[in-house]
Amino acid sequence: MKVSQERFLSCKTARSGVLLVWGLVGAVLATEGKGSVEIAGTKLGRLQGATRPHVVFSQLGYQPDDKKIVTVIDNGDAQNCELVDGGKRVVARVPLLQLPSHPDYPWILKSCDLSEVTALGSYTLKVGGSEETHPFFVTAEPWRELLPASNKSFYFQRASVALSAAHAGPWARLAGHPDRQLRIRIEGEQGPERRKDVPGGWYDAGDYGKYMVNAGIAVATLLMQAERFAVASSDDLNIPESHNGISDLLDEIRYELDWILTMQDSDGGAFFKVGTRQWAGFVLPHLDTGERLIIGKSTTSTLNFAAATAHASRIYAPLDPHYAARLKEAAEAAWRWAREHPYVTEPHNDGGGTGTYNDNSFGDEFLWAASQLAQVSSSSEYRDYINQQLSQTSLRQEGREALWWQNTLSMAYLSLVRSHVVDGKLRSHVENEIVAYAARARDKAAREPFGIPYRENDFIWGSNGGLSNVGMILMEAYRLTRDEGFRDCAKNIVHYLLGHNAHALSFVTGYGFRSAQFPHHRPSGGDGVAAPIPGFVVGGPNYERQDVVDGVVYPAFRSGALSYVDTQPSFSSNEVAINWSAPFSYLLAALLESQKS
Ligand SMILES: [Ca+2]
Ligand SMILES: [Ca+2]
Repeated sequence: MKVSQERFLSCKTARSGVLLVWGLVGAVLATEGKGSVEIAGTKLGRLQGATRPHVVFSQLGYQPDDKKIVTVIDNGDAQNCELVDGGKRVVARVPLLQLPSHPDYPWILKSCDLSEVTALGSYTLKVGGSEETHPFFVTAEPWRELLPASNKSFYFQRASVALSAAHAGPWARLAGHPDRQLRIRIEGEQGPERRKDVPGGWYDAGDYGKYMVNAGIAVATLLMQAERFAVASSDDLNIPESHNGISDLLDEIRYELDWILTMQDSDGGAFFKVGTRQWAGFVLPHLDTGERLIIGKSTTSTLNFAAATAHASRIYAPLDPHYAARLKEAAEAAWRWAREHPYVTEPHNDGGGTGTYNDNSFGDEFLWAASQLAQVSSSSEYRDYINQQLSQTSLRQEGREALWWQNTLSMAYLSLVRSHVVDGKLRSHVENEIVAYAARARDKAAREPFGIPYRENDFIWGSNGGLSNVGMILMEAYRLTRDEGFRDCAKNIVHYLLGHNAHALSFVTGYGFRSAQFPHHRPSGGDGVAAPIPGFVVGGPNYERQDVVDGVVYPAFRSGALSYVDTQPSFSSNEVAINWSAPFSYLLAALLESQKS
């Protein structure tokens, strides 16, 4: 997510040929009437038939002890929901509860609680006179394949290398964007032209830019997953480094870290981004040959660099002490630069082909970087900074977005809560803040029909990533308190993302019987393969609908929860991004790990 007026304008470029078709998909979904409506057609045919009344639930299923709330949308006067087993026998008949009217939804919503259905199996549901639904699974491992797929999505974002058919299947592609000897452009910098090699790393999102602020938070989130959850230690993701005896997640993170290290200037500061002068069309990387530049150097990019490299130096120390030492040295140099340049904002000279990632508040980044540096350095500077600053901050004062590239305060808390850096009153402060934030989210979610802590204008750009970040905090509160309400709420977020939502859609590409098909993702759009690259969580509902200026058609009823449409041009609601996939896979891993305890 990169709030950028330039970006809005950029998306007016060359996609006119398909825009009408995409718009029609949105229109059909928006105006679909009652009864069983099969959506047919060429591009449209890839959508499974969406029927109304919609009976919505997680398309990947529920574990036996999960709360299993099914929501029925716009079903007239049906009173019951029937659970039908594989032998077509009705094994349960549960009354529907009509929910109060809600500003996000123009329909009558009813819910039924199938939590008492604990026998493993593949069922269907029947409401009123409706046809039976797609399968409703009760299964021991609903996300067994999803966690590795989410972690593998980062492999599909690799820049500068070819993806082989052996690892990428039908989504194999040629190498592009070598990113060698790129010109460095920094506002106000005098002197001779400078050039630098910055190959590798991950594409940030649906575009081909590489951005330090998002790289830092995504890497840190993945590092937390790798260090905390054994379920994420697979060496079998089918990436080039599989079966080398090292977790593929750590191998994949290192692909990004190696690029991150190239982004440090000789003075310790970290460059802000790598990108083109103009947004690329929906083509594969090797066909995007416009000049790429290294742009800017800010306090935020440098502190993201410091936090991620300090964190990584701790995690990679047992595997590669030399690499860990290099990371630590780089992190400390970045911290020094940031202390000497504490108010340098994002670059304003990007020329229009990259996102802005604007941020004028730096205390959160300083605290986050210090919280990781304090864990690897013997210097007292980082602890002193934390001791002076941390108690003056509160997650409870933070807005709906607890954790994202512009506000990394939660990363400091999530880093410190499992460290030895804080003790006594400060430790209590960290724990209390996390639990209080989670309690507020849990209580809010309990009042929402789909069990998530968002409503109305809480749904901003990347809401699916935001919800996943809230899920991370919920799971940390669960670890601290063992209050099942926190874990239930975190699970409800996953169920929402996998189909228990007003769009009757799994927001994860390739997973679910009706999943997002047309992500705003250049490789998926340019590869000629019908199915999108799997394992990506798309941005999700965003009430601001910034892309209507491009002709994107949304549901006619304007509300936060309904501001989503599965069309390629919808950068506001249907893009993918590394900082959304990272918390989503963390959340899955945290939930899977919690089952074992
Ligand atoms: Ca490996
Ligand atoms: Ca900030």
